[in-house]
Amino acid sequence: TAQELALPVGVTLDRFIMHSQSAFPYATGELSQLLRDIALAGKIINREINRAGLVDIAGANGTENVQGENQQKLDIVANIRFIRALKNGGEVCAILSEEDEDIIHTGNNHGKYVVAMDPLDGSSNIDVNVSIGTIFSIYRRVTLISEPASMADFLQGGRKQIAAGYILYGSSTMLVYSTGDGVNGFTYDHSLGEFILSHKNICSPAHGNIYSVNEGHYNSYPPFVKNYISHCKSKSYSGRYIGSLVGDFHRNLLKGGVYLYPSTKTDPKGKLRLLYECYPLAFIAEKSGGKASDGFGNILDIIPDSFHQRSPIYIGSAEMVKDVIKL
Ligand code: AHM
Ligand code: MG
Repeated sequence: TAQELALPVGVTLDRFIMHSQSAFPYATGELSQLLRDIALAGKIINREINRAGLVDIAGANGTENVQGENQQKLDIVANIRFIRALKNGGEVCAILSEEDEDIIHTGNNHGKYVVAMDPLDGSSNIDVNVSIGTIFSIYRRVTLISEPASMADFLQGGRKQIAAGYILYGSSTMLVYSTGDGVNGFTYDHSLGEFILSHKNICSPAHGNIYSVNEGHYNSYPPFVKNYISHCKSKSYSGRYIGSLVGDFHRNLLKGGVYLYPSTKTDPKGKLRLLYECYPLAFIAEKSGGKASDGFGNILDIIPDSFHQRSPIYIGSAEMVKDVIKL
């Protein structure tokens, strides 16, 4: 919004959110509060991740925290923390998480929003001190307020997201999100305990020279993906693949590049989950000028039918995604 663009880098997330809300005089402030809850959960998870290497030592010493969570795996801890933050916030009536089969009712049936999330993505990188991330997607509920949320609230489709984003726990911790009008990035300042606006109005480069794909599965990719990989090699593009979707996506968003998770012979729908991996990143891609496709059409136009369904995804710089499909 014009309000957001008027703010200089260096302002805090709180100030930014307050400012954005002022563009909508009738807004109740609940979405703003929900975004603050997500940022708080991000700070807590950031703290847990930073001491991850010490967890076993703490456990061996018998020093557990009050919840006795020391021994738990980080993705489980992140899930618990996120759910707790969203329950305490009060704006969310239900949550869908990668970690839980069914939706989680927060008990706040008056909450206007539902959140689909992957609390800690990049499972193969969690225990080895490599970047990982949180992904979230927010919808306004379609069921009656004061009644429990239902499947319909989560299966509205990608176009109905009202906000989405991710937190990257990398060399620094960053929150990147959009409420539909531009994408902004905030870097966590540990000494202040605040997210600070550092990447204002992020615009995805139309083209780039990075491709991110797990080439180990090359033999089982569809022909157009093989063709595209050959095309990247003929152009001497750089291959960059962390194996953490948030990190790979974020790099390509800033530098220009494309991330591919194709269908394979054994997994015709690919690996990534539509509701809390593909939709939210497709939303960020599109709001920053990039693109996301499943090879047939726009990711955001896929009509969902179940909570944990998967989709192939080709996402990043608009021209590169077009090239993948063209081939
Ligand atoms: P996860 O939800 O179990 O963490 O899996 C998702 C991750 C993505 O972050 C990453 O891009 C991809 O899986 C890597 O998969 P692969 O090891 O098959 O290349
Ligand atoms: Mg995941």
